[in-house]
Amino acid sequence: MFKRFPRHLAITIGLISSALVYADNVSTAIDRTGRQAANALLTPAGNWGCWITDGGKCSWDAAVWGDANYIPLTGDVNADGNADRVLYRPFDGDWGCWITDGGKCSWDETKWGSASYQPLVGYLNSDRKLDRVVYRAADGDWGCRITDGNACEWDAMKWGGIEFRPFVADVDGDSISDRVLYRATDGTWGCRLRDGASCNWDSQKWGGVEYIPLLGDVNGDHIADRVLYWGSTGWWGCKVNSSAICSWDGQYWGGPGYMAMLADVNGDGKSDRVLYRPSDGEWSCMLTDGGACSWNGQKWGGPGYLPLLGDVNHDGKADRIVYKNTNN
Ligand SMILES: [Ca+2]
Ligand SMILES: [Ca+2]
Ligand SMILES: [Ca+2]
Ligand SMILES: [Ca+2]
Repeated sequence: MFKRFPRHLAITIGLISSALVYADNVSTAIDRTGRQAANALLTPAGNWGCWITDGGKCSWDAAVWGDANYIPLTGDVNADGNADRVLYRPFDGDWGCWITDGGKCSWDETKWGSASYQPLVGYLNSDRKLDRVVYRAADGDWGCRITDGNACEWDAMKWGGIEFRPFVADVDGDSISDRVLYRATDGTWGCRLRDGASCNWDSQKWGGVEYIPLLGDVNGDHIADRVLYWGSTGWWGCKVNSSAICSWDGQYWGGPGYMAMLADVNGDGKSDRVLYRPSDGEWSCMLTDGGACSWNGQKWGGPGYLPLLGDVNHDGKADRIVYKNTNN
């Protein structure tokens, strides 16, 4: 089932699929019409783009906030249903947040973390406001801050280590995000619920170095499912709970050069597959129950931009976000 392909390729694709990585240094400009334009003005690092799935650009499209030192994240910081923007600067742990309908949040410009930590976001309590998580791979140290600034139950707990890649997702359906780890060397998955208990697929082996791991709710039961994307061939696999597979398990779609993402693009509650090609900004999408989405094949973004997906206008459909994180 798992064929091999060169390790360096897997690592490259794996890294660029992470929000942690500063993308390549090639520069190009973003064309607001959605087509690559040879004569478009170069945009600086910190430039944001935002394109509503069933509409035009959002209020902060083309805004500049941040610079090449920041990692972009997104989620609903103020629980109004609209995805907001979050930035994290590793060298001094500086956090920023900007609410989509205006204003900074309470923890904007506060410092928490350092260069050895990677940032994640999730919903750690019941207030539906996005909370912050950091993970230090060197010793598996986890940190969490809920919106009011307090730590969550598992703050400072050690779980994982240098070989693991961390995720935050709700794997038991209680609307609280849980912690997930994936070890590429042997495809080992781990999960810890809010109270520290394991989920039913903890320690299961599925995958390997050539696969990109993703989490999303593929069947719409509000429980995050595991997905693998094999970048060199475009093979997709998914597991619902510990063993059941989804409708597109085993399908081939995509190939080398794409970053793989999951988000509900058509608002049916099921995560759909999205591919983004940094070399030319091509976006593709495949709905979980079949068919492409409205912006399939569109070019927007390109070298220097990192892609994100979030529901910026609260219509239940994930929208596209890009953030430029190079100065070139
Ligand atoms: Ca919001
Ligand atoms: Ca599910
Ligand atoms: Ca969907
Ligand atoms: Ca939307």
